[in-house]
Amino acid sequence: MTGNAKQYDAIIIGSGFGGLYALYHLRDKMGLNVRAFDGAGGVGGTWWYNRYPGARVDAPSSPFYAYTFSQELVDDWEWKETQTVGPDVLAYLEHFADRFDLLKDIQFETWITDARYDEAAQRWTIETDAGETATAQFLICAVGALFVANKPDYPGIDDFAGVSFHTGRWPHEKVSFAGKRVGVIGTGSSGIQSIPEIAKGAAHVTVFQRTPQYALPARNRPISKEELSRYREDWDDLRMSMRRRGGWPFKTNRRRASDYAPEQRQAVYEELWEEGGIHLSINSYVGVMSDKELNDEVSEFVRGKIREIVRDPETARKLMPDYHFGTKRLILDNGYFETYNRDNVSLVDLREDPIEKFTHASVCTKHGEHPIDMLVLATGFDAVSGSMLNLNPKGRGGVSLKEKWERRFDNYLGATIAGFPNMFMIHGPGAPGVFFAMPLGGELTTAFIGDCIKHIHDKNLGAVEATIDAETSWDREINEIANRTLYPRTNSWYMGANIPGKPRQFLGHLRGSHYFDRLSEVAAGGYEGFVFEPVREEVTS
Ligand code: N01
Repeated sequence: MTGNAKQYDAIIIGSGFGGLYALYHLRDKMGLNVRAFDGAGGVGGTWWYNRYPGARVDAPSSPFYAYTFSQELVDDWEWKETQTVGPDVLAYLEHFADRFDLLKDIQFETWITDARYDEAAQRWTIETDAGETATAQFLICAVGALFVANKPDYPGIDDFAGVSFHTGRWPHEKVSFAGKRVGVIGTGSSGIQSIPEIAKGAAHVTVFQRTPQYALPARNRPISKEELSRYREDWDDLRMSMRRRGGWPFKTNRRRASDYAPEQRQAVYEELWEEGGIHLSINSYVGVMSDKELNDEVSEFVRGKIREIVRDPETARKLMPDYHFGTKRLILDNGYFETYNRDNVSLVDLREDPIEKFTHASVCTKHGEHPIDMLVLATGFDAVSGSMLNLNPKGRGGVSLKEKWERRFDNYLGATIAGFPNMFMIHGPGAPGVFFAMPLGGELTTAFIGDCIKHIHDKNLGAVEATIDAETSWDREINEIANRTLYPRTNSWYMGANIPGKPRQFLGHLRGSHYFDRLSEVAAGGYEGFVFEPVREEVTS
């Protein structure tokens, strides 16, 4: 089977932020023979697929939603806005791939149809949809935390005869909404970013909302040349700050709410609302995400803002979020609530008026029929675990990941899985993922993977694998951190709650800086929680 197979030291699946950096690091910094595969037609991952109107960086500021490791790269890229548009992020990733000559080692438009560990050879074998086979000692899964589109299965949805798009699979051609009645289902980040843009062009937009959201004004603004120069000059310090401060180089306020009078706290919320971005969540008072009373106060403050912005009181009522502020992904918006003041936008609250079925030309809810020409599904993803399960690697004894993860997404350090030797994940369940700056998170995770591979090579070992005990204690550690907060109380994709039947489990690590300290400690301490196998006789002979 491996006779004609191409052989590599490492195979990387995915060429988004994580996969591209892994290719650079393993190939150029470590000198390994590496091949990357991607089903897409080009680099970019998330940014290759999510081309819906209004897609923007929703992180604090574009220069920090970028690779940090290379001063040259920082110096030669001109970020134009704090919340840069999707095509600019894609252009940045294309530039990165070009500058470091990565394209020659990436095979695009190639889906991996099988990935299987060969215990005797201590290697992974992959098969592609083109019928090719390749083997490698290490398999690096950079398959994206938000890749597998969640498509609702309403009765008749496939009978809808108009044009229909999922935001996470947006076409490359420009989509015109002119003269169209557009139905949008979903009001997460993708819906809230796209609805104002769609409304500017469409004849009418009907938003079908299941859960009202807290969204904070992004206050997107141009980045001046002087500001960029400052970042470039201080880059080493900024990078260290990002690493230490949960991914972003900002000092967070450590004041305690109980030391301030209610009017003083309101004044602070006002100031931070005006500042925009995530400041209201990270910079008000300690404990917003863990102290219910404080969280209630901030939640009510944002509800008050929505009431102020939205003119029609009935629409404003439907837009009132009632879960704990911040426990779903915080959304940075560009005129979302204001959009409901337009004459061509209406809101259907699915909690009061659920969708019953689709016809070829309309959405039928309990209380009415809504004719549409176009349907936009902003319904999110089978997040974090979904893309690994989509790949469904087969580990020791041929056991598939689907079998292993039937009830729980067990893993160690968010990067490895017992029963799957020599396989690593970037941004897997149990890693900080979206709770940290993802590009930097990818760099730091790859450094850990690279060090582990080096350890194996230096010691002439054959394979590394997490232990079941390590997975159990890791699971406990992640949950202890999450359970100190309000996050697990909300039905969100963080909890797997957006996908019917998906096991409920907190899918991230909330303390990113601490997490990367842990990775360093594990490596420095000789890889506690892992077992190493010597090179097998049949491999060396
Ligand atoms: O997906 P979501 P998203 N019927 O899961 C609703 C990142 N991101 O694509 O809340 C009706 O957040 C669902 O309702 P509910 C970011 O991390 C980054 O918007 O589950 N509605 C919700 O309103 C983000 O968190 C950027 O009750 C249904 C919406 O669809 C993540 O991607 C931009 C439904 C889905 O919201 C995912 O965001 C965009 C159904 N059957 C996204 N099923 C950046 O700018 C689901 N919904 C970097």
